[in-house]
Amino acid sequence: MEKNIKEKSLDRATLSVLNVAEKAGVRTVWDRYAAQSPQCGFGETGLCCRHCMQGPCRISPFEHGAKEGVCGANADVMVARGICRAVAGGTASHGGHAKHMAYTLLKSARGEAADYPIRDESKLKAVAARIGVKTEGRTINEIAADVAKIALADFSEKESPLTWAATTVTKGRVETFLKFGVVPTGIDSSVAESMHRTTYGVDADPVNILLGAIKCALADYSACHMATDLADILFGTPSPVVTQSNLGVLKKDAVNVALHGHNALLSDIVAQVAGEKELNEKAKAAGAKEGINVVGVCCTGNEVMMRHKIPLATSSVSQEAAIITGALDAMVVDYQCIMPSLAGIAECYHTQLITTMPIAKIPKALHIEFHEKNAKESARKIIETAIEAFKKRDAAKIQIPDVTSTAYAGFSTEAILGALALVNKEDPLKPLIDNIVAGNIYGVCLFAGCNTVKVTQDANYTAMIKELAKHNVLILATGCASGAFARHGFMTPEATEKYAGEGLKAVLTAVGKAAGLGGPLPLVLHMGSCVDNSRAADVAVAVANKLGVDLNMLPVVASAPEPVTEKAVAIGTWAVAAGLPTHLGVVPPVLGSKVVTGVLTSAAKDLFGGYFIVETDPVAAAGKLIAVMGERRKGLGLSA
Ligand code: BF8
Ligand code: SF4
Repeated sequence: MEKNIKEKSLDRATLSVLNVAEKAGVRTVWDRYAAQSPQCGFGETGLCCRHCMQGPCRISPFEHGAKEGVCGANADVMVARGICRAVAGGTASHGGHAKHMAYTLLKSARGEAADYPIRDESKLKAVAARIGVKTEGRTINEIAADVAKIALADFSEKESPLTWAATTVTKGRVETFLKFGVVPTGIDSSVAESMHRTTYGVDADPVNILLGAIKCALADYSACHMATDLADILFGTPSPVVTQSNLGVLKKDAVNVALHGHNALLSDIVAQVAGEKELNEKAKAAGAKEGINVVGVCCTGNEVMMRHKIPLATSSVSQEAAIITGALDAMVVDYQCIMPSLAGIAECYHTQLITTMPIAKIPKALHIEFHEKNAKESARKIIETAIEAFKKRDAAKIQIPDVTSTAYAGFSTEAILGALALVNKEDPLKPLIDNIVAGNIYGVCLFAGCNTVKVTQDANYTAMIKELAKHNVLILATGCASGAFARHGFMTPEATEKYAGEGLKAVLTAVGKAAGLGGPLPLVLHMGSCVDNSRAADVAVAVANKLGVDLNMLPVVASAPEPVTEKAVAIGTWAVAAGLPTHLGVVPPVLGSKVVTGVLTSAAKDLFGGYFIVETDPVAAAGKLIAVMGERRKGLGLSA
């Protein structure tokens, strides 16, 4: 069914580009969604299986029709296997990202990657100390080599729990994970195990399959945490910056280069090189008065926003819009969340789509392969290609929406603790905990995940945040959730003034003033990309440890109001295992199984404390999360 244009997005800039696309006959993700509708009811409920060549098999959700696949797999098995494989897909993605980082760190330590010096020695030492690497009397490169080797050892099967899991969660969580046999002992091996147990004729116990999915999700958590740690070591731990977001950050008089994807190994280097005088002179000589303008898209956008103040052009479901402005000269991608459609859309414009990774090529894109050995050289080639593309611009097609919002970003765990230390130097967590106890902060909600074509873009985010802020809930955000909040001006002190309840406003103002902002902190603390959900976990773990309780007792919740990817499934699953009630604003493909639905939304609570709350109405969802935080507060003996 075709959506009317207003149902597609809440964002003015995206809507204006969609109008342009419609007139120009350029098909976008929304048109392709309409062409796919109605989508298959078997798939939507998780009731189809193609795991072997006797299939595809489908199970009828109604009284009549097949109740088993050819092999005898029933609805519960099919649905559980589907979820487990989705978690494995997400874990493989975050694992690939983290492993790429670990290899680069090792090469850096060995002097084989000159473009990747270690920029944050104190983070390196902190990580080393946490994972048991000796630092005293050793060179930075010796320490880095050991950290990298321990990281790489986390990928294959070990006899002990994953280092990045065991050293970053509460003791109570480790005990819970051991009790239910879900401690991961290898990131890649967990993915392999999930694929094995869900292949033809292996695990036929739906609950056991789901425990396998949780084990794999905890490997995903470890990979996310590792990717964050190693990115900080190589590129610096983010600290607060003020920048801009939305499509208006593209400049008519500059060579516009969008960085899209996930791994900072590509984007950080391109961001560095784009500032070089010689390249900017070349851009100016080509007619771009303002030189080179680098902008971000999706999680890579978050990475360079946090570390380089680079503006975020767009994210997720509206990525195609950046090209349709007619002003984007190159879109440079690495891997994950890059729509294959970009190549076709780029063909309608002068934009050069550039792929960079051996595992992520797109026909018709230019492939400039990116390696540690010559990263800067490749980055320069990429910028030069963008300058060449700029010369081919069609002035008649340029329509940049004049829409931007200010966004404060860069709230790493270290930055948050640093800001709190300005209030209480000896005990930085104390102001946070005191305010939770006093009820000025009712609870904490981490927003994560994507935008989906199934929901009006940003509608769930914006409705939920208003409700939660009013109830004094501290908001953290990562991934495309950050993009949504940035676009709508929620990452500003003004949003705090406008939307925060009195208690929350007072806390954010006190910390903001102590930090020299002269006003409150922004309403949403932007913690980074999707792998940086680990940063939010770190804050929760620190609070739990300080209070002497486990994570499943804290008034901390998570929400993915508009989720899309397998990575989001993996993250949501580890959030549940970590003890967090986790909201989904889109119904996942599980309704075909009562057993699976029951485990995920209810039984998980008895085992882990966390569970999924599926609610498609954003205001009702916020209400449910507030109620859950109230329950948790009561459990801690606090006012609800
Ligand atoms: O890892 S939020 S659409 S960009 S999956 Fe993708 Fe979803 Fe965005 Fe980042 Ni995360
Ligand atoms: Fe059908 Fe079983 Fe094969 Fe799946 S594994 S396709 S249910 S026969």
